[in-house]
Order: sequence, then C-alpha cells, then structure tokens
Amino acid sequence: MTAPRGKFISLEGGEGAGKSTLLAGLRGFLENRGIRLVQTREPGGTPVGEAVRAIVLDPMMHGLAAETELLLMFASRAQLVREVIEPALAAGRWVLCDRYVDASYAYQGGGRGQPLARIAELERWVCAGMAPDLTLLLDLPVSAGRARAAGRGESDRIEIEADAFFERVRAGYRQRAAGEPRRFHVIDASQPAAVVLLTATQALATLLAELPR
Ligand code: Z5A
Repeated sequence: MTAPRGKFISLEGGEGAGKSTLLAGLRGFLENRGIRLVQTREPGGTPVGEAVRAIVLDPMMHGLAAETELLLMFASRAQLVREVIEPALAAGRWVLCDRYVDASYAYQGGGRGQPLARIAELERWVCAGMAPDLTLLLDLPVSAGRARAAGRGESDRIEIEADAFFERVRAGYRQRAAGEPRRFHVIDASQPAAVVLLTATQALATLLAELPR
C-alpha cells in the first residue's frame, strides 16, 4: 500500500519575524504526532541551492542585477522542488519549508519591482503546480523585525536594504495573503513565541484532520 501524499507547509515573513523559531516548535509538534517530515529552506536546501544562497546573500555581490537575483531564486527552487519537495511528498513525508515562492513575489516583486506577471510565468514553469497546502505568514512591523535581527553580526546583501524596501516586501506579502485567503494564514508575529506557535498549530487543524486514523 502506498503512503498518502504528505502535506507541504511554507513559512514566510520579513527579516526577524520568527520563522526559524516557529519552525523548531512546529517540527516538534508534528513529530510528536508521528508525522515524518523534511525541513528545508529557500534559497538553499540542496547542494546546488546552498551554493546559490551563498551568492545571493554575499554582500560583496553588490552588482547583482534584479533579474539575475530573481532567476537565481528560481534556480534554487527548481532544484529543491525536484530533489527534495516532490520526492518527500510522494513518499508521504510532510515538508516544512522556510520560505518558498511567495518570497519571490514579496522580495523580487514588491521589494525590487520585478513584474509580478513575469514571476507568475517562472512559477508556472519551475514549480509546475507544486504549491503549499498551507502558508503561515508571520506579519510584523519592519522596525520590530529589524530590531530582533540586529546584533546577529554582519548583515547579508539583502538585509542591508533600507526600511522602505522591507515595507514594500511586507506589503507584497500581505497582497499575496489577501489574494489567496484559503492557503494563507496570517499570524501576528509581535505576540510571544509561545502564542505564535499555538496559533500556528491551530492553523494546522484542517491538515491534521485529513490524516488516516
Ligand atoms: N529571499 C528572496 O529575496 N527571494 C526568495 O524567493 C527567497 C528568499 C526564497 C533568506 O534569508 C533571504 O533570502 C531573505 C529573503 C531572501 N532575506 N532577507 N532579509 P532567511 O530566510 O534565511 O533569513 P531571514 O529572513 O533574514 O530570517 P531571519 O532574520 O533569520 O529571521 P527569522 O528566522 O524569521 O527569525 P528568528 O531567527 O526565528 O528570530 C529572530 C530573533 O527574534 C531571534 O533572536 C529570536 O529569538 C527572536 N524571536 C523570534 N520569535 C520571537 C517572538 N515571537 N517574540 C520575540 N522575539 C522573538
């Protein structure tokens, strides 16, 4: 008997919104329920993707064109979908992904002003229908996220952008959430981490109800 297909959950949000913190909590919550899962991230998650990540986050790469940045995000994604996400879901594993395609709409679309129609074209080609079952968007004022992230040492190539860039990113995420209210669950990330985790686990109820008993 083949295992039922796994569920695909992505986490999104601006800098310092608490994705890594929430991922650790969610992972424990799901594993305690006997769910086998794969945790991964974008850009990255495969040897090719991690090499792409090193390029796009390297502060020395200041000449990177917005178009190049967009294509590199999708190059990493193409590899992740084929090497990790699709095989895991087919084997019945759940996938928890720290950012996915919505980040390209928010950062390269909202932040860098790349045409959304072009991003949608790339999504159709690269993701080929591989969409999350649930996307948890951690929404936080830009200043609060940046304050949390401060003190982690040197900023990467994207973190050095001005507040206005991150305001556009936040607006881009909210626009995505408004456009797909069934897939997105927006969480007020200014709440304590324990409340954020509880809210996220409640958002999983529908997916958990589909598990065989
Ligand atoms: N990017 C892109 O441009 N296009 C794309 O298509 C994709 C990505 C896929 C990847 O960075 C970069 O790539 C990202 C977007 C771009 N650039 N930026 N900026 P990333 O995702 O690896 O890293 P990040 O966005 O910079 O995440 P982060 O700063 O590491 O934040 P986080 O994981 O969301 O937060 P955290 O590490 O869990 O928490 C930050 C701090 O806050 C930490 O000290 C926590 O203890 C604390 N924290 C967490 N939750 C709370 C609560 N609830 N209350 C108080 N304090 C908290």
